[in-house]
Amino acid sequence: MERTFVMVKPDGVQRGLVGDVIRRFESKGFKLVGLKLVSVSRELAEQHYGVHRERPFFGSLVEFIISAPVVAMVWEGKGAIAAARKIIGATNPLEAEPGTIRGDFGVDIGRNLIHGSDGPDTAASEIALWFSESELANWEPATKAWLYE
Ligand code: IDP
Ligand code: MG
Repeated sequence: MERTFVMVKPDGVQRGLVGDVIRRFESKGFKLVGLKLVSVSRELAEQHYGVHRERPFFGSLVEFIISAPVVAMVWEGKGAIAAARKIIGATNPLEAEPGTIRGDFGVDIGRNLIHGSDGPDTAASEIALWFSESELANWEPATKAWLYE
């Protein structure tokens, strides 16, 4: 089983799309293990996007992420990291396939609604950055035997 970090960005929260996002991950069969609404500090935003520090859009990205609350989540399941990236879609919503979250709900790369970890190392570090161990629930879904052979 893998865990991945997913965040509904301020545009997704402001546009009332939190429920749609959660619906898609639940319907796929992933297990929610962490969930919270966060008013992000500048330090946390800069840490989360630290890899992009030298990019021209870094400043506006940080301003955007701290401009309204985000919904931070951890989802668990078989292949969850790559599957979440597929559910989310390409970075530029105009290039994201219909059926993906960005493909269905967005038009601008600077308002692409949602973040998902891009690999096992970033998933681990992002989960640790956003959640304490006590905020993550270890629970057994009653549906498990109907999702996994
Ligand atoms: P990802 O979110 O699909 O992993 P990254 O390349 O890691 O995409 O970029 C992180 C975030 O930075 C994007 O989701 C988007 O919000 C923002 N971003 C990336 N490229 C651009 C750009 O060219 N202009 C404005 N914002 C960008
Ligand atoms: Mg990324």
